[in-house]
Amino acid sequence: MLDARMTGEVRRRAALRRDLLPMPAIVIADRPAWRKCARPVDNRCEDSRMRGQATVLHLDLDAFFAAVEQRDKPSLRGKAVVVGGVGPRGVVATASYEARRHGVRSAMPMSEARSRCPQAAFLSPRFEAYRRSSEVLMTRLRQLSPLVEPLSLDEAYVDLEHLTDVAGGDIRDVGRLAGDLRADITRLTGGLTASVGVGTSKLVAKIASDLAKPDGCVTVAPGTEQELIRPMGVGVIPGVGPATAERLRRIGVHTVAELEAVPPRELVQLLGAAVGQTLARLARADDDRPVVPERETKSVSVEDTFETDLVDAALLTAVVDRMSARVAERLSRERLSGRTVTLKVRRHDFGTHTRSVTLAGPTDDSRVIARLARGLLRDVDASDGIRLLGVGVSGLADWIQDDLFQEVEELPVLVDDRSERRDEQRRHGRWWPGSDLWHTEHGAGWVWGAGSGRVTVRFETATTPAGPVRTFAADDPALSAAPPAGPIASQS
Ligand code: DCP
Ligand code: MG
Repeated sequence: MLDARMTGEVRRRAALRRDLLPMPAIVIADRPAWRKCARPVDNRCEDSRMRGQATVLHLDLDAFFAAVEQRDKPSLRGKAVVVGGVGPRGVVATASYEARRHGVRSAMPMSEARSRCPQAAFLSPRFEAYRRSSEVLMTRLRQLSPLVEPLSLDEAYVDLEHLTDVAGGDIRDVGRLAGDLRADITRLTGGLTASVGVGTSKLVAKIASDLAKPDGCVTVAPGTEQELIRPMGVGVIPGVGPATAERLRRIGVHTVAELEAVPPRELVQLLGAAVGQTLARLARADDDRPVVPERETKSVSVEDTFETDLVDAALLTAVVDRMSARVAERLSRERLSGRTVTLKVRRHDFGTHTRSVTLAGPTDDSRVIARLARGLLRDVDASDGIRLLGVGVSGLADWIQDDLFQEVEELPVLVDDRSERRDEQRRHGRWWPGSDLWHTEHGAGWVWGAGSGRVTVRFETATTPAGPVRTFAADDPALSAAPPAGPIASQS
């Protein structure tokens, strides 16, 4: 878990920040009005159905996992926090902005993060807490518009087209709406901050929210999109990760402006028809991809009931591999890819369980699906026999959301939905740094450090001041693992 190479997304962000130049094209909610059908820069494709108004909103929470940790652990507020795999081969999932100042980044090996920022708190992830905050976020976004397309736990597109105050075309209304939204999210999640970008397309809204980070809002006025993206590196274009960027670099293309200057037919020759044409359009900020709240096909899965219950691990693994290949085949036939891989298991006694893992980016690669499904299978006790197995992929996305030429074998796992991890912690007396626990006398706290048969606990929660630290024997019967106790205001 959490040990892998950088995702296209992380790299895209890094490229965006690296290539940041002064950008006069950005209007921050202060332009009085805009043209209803702005299309001033006309080297876009003729059949484009671009919007004339800035009605696509992209929202992304700031330093999400680390911000949740700082919310729930008052002693860490304002401090360097690194969340990730704490084992020897672990990588950083995210770091608080305080830790980023020391050069700690997502997908960096934990060992490197420790040497760059030894004073940071190094915590293992608490997915349940992140999921809860994500639910609050998505519910609030759906109050704004029925068209919400989540991209990950902390990120979504929202289509504002139907809103009358925005449809009038006054950019100040968009700015007001985004401001109210951000304030509400901070209140409802108990203190998380969000960055928002608004523009005429998904491409521009996402670039804008990156420019707004942290805790800001950037609205790009219609007609200024190309001016905005031309000086940026090609990595800002969705689908351009290192592999695609390398192909472009070989023909001397580094910036979006240089990509725009390449005749589309040459791009098609270089990259193939689908990718070449797509990049030619996106380089012109020509993006009419709709906000898709729920894809028609929500998941692709395959399952089989066996005539006799299976107990043999090698046989079960072979079945999972075959099912993964069938799922991958169906995904690619329908030009879909997905981020969540689920394993369904029915035991001899008809007890049915599903487990899932969620990747940082979508995949349709049978090797990736099989690797994850096998990992989930390893946690299944098959000794009494398995009646049914199923493999599925959900969280489906269109194919453009990651590096078009990336080798996807090692995409990092974002959410590992194995609820028994907590029970396992209790059973084995192993404590992960950062996890929640309960002491019969001192109440709620979290694991500050563990090892050599001892566990050090800080007794504090989101609603208390920074609390005291105490050390116990790791198997002290007064201690038990607890669910996260994060503060979430009720939705109003
Ligand atoms: N994540 C992960 N592994 C990665 C990238 C991200 O586990 N390689 C997790 C941790 C992040 C969360 O996903 O907190 C959201 O990812 P973002 O890319 O939005 O990163 P952050 O929210 O942490 O920071 P930012 O403020 O840049 O959005
Ligand atoms: Mg984020």
